[in-house]
Amino acid sequence: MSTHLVSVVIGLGQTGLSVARFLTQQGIDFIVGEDRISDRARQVLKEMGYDKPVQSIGQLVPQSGAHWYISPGVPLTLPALADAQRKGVILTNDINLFSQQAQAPMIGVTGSNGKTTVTTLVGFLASQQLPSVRIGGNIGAPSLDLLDNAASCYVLELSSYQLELSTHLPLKVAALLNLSPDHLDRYQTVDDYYAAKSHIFSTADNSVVHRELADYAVAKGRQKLQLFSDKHPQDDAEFGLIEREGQIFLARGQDALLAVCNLKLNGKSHWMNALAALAIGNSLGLDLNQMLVDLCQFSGLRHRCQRIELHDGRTWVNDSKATNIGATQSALKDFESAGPMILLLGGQAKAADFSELVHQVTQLHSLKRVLVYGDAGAMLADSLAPFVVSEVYSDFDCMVQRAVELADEGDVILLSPACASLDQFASYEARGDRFEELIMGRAA
Ligand code: UMA
Repeated sequence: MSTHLVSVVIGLGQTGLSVARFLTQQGIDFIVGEDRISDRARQVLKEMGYDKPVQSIGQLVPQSGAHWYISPGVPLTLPALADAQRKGVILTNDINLFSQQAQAPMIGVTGSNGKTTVTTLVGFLASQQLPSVRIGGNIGAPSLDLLDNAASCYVLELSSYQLELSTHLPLKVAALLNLSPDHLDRYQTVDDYYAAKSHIFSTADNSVVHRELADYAVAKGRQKLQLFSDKHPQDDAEFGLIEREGQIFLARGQDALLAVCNLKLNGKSHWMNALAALAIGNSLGLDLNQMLVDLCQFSGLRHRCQRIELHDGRTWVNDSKATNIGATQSALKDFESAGPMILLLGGQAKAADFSELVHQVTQLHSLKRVLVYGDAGAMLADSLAPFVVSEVYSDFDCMVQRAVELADEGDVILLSPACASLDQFASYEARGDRFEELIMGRAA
């Protein structure tokens, strides 16, 4: 590979370390810009033989023609990055570097919700038919750590942060699942966020997109589309849902492929994930009948509309991964008919407007109680106040303990917070784990 005048790794989390590792393996000299280096990152750098000082991003001296590999969590609006770009620095990222190296077809999956489930499901379906399928990106391993000459394909979850700089990915299949407001602490407008997501289509061979979002792909010049939706398919190529003799089926065109009662995945949002995965697999050339057999074995991911079996006559749902209102709205649709609902919201707001969520909550006939917690608790309670009285807790544990007290047989207790976890937890996984410990009475 060609060496750049200067390679600079910006941010030393998982992504930055994967870039540093790759450049070291290739014998390419680099420097690092990082504002708050962790002890672990310092140690890993040392083990790579890196012995230069680590500078803060603002201290770096931009050189025209240099390549700066920006970590997804570092906003491009940082003055030092805007200044570097003005001075001729090429701002790029690990995904672009990966796409130049990867020999096997790449599948990219983006969307506001469900992308981890779909990426994992596509990876699972593909690995039943192809050897050495590698899965990563915004989930699991950063893309550069996946590089493998034996790989038959790469299935990547791609976030808007990654797609801001990955504007021309040579994807075999690009998929956009859905769009709803998120990350408004980073983007000035929802349209900026949607524009970043739509980069996924720019240079893709095949596009898979929800029917309502087809214009995003068409606007990027993509005409060969594989559509899916929750409606009756409009033509033979489209995936959707059809009802026959009182049963709902996953369908392609007029063909009823599989009754949803055969799936371990519950609820309409999961059926959409299954349809998207089938459409992606189909674009990739996987055998449809085999995918249908394998789909029935997939039981979903933890912390995503995950039912926790306590065998106590109540439906406990851990949807801690719902860190934006779109995810919570879809969980509400999935569980609104499952019984009287105790809804648990809150955490760290991402500057989202809660009005649409509030509207949906007020329309729920099954709503029994709303409990809110954390930094966003007061804001949520205020937004709900004209319509629904909520109980406000500063602490997550107190809120969950109250839900345990309130839960009667037949109730649905839904943790689907619509907010990030970071005010009280290291991650949404840690929040979901704590929820499970508390409801199982195992909390210390
Ligand atoms: N940093 C600075 N200055 C800044 C901002 C950050 O120096 O102004 C440094 C931090 O001190 C830190 C590093 O940059 O050391 C962090 O970089 P990062 O936030 O990109 O963290 P990574 O560990 O590289 O994780 C990233 C993704 N994180 C984000 O997009 C915020 C991970 O997605 C991803 O799994 C990982 O790369 C591997 O690809 C996480 C995520 O929350 C799961 N993603 C968002 C989401 O899914 O909603 C988009």
